[in-house]
Amino acid sequence: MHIHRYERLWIWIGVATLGVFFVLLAYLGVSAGLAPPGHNWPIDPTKVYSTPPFDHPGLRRRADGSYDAYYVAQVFSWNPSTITIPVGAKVTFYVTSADVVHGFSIPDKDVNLEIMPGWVNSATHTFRTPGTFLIVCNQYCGIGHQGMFGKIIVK
Ligand SMILES: [Cu+2]
Repeated sequence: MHIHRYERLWIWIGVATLGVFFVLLAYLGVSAGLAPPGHNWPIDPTKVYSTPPFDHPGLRRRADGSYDAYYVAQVFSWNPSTITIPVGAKVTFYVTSADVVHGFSIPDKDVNLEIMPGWVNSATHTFRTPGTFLIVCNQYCGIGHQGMFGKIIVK
């Protein structure tokens, strides 16, 4: 089979590029500790409601004025369902699931977490404008999935 020399050249450029990416990925993964974001710490999914701080889900104010929000997802609700924060509040969300996989998403904000049973995932966002923001589940979790909403009231 005859392969034109330009075609052969492009095949080798493609293979070389893949090789460079693979070496870079291996280097960063091993030596620089590169890892996918999230999955902060493990939690026993059968004991979520007896494991601090998820035994009392909700909002906590830190000494520096920022907030930690501990959420438990379970079909088909968020606990807490509503939090109220002041404008400018920096909130770190810690979310886990007591049952199945859920998605913790605040539309139009940079918060979009996959919530796996057995893991706590987190994200931080600063709410700079007043309003009511939805928390939606964006992973199909069962028959009532479309009604799984929470609210963040910023005022
Ligand atoms: Cu869902």
